[in-house]
Amino acid sequence: MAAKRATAKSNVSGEELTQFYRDMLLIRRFEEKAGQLYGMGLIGGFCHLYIGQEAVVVGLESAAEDGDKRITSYRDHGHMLACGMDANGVMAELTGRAGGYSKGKGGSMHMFSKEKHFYGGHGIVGAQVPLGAGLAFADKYNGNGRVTFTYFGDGAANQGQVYETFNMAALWDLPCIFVIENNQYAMGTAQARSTSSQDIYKRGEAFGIPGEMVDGMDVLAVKDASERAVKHCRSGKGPYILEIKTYRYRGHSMSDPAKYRTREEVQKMREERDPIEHVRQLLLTGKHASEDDLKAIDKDIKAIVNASADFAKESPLPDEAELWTDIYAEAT
Ligand SMILES: Cc1ncc(C[n+]2csc(CCOP(=O)(O)OP(=O)(O)O)c2C)c(N)n1
Ligand SMILES: [Mg+2]
Repeated sequence: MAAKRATAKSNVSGEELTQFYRDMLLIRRFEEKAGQLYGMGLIGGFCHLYIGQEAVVVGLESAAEDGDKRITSYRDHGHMLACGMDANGVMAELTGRAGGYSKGKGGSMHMFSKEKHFYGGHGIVGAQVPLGAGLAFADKYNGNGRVTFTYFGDGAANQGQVYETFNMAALWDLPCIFVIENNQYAMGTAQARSTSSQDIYKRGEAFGIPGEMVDGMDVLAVKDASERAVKHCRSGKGPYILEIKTYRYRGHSMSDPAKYRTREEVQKMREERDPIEHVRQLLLTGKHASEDDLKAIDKDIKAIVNASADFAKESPLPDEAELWTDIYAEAT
């Protein structure tokens, strides 16, 4: 298919738009399946789904190059899939099986991939922010031109360690993109009840870090902003903040009764701002894909997700001897 412009505002080809659709749909269907397996008792402990936020990580990843790094919180399944980690390994880890990325010993919040430069998966709110700056420090020190995507939430943005990190990242011009995934809630607390200034992207001003607010339900807006942020960081100008306004459709975790917001609020977002439906419409109206093309993609994605659930169920539980492995880092 020849490269075509999908919208006036973003220079994106039909192929890229189709890829966005696939990548976002994979995350959505994977998370729906994880929710089902949780309900069946096959996933235990905490499980935080990313449904509704898919355009954030998919847009960001479209600006990443080989060797760039990413680190995030416990709401991490989408980030893993978007950077190319294998759905089988992620689902097997969710179910605590030996075939999982952490051999079944980490679960939903603790997976890593050296190959894909994915540095977790962190359950302590905000903990990954200084770690992300550390990764960026290593890249600057090694002069390898890489950037680090450091994701955190609107709730985490109120932590002190974030501002210590901003200070050092700005002082040392670290190639770190701070991605604030503002899904408007921190557990059951709405942003307006927890956050004194609503414009989190401005919080870098005191440190001289540029920031912008981005519509996180529009993957093309995220892609554009990500390209600007990456360009800034790669050219040696130091860190950049992207506050991405998004929304999670499900509860904070699988055990959240979600009494702090109305069903109507969620329904309105789903109906009016769904990021996957948005791309679906762009593909159809721009004649980049037909209904049948999209059905074929849906079928493909379902097959990948079902295969990951089968792989997870068939994978054995970890051997008891695994309790004594992976405790200390190997000397390099
Ligand atoms: C240091 C610390 N404090 C509290 C918690 C409990 N906790 C887990 S998630 C969360 C809310 C974080 O919200 P946000 O940063 O907006 O991320 P989101 O869950 O919305 O993606 C809290 C308070 C924790 N895990 N770690
Ligand atoms: Mg939040």
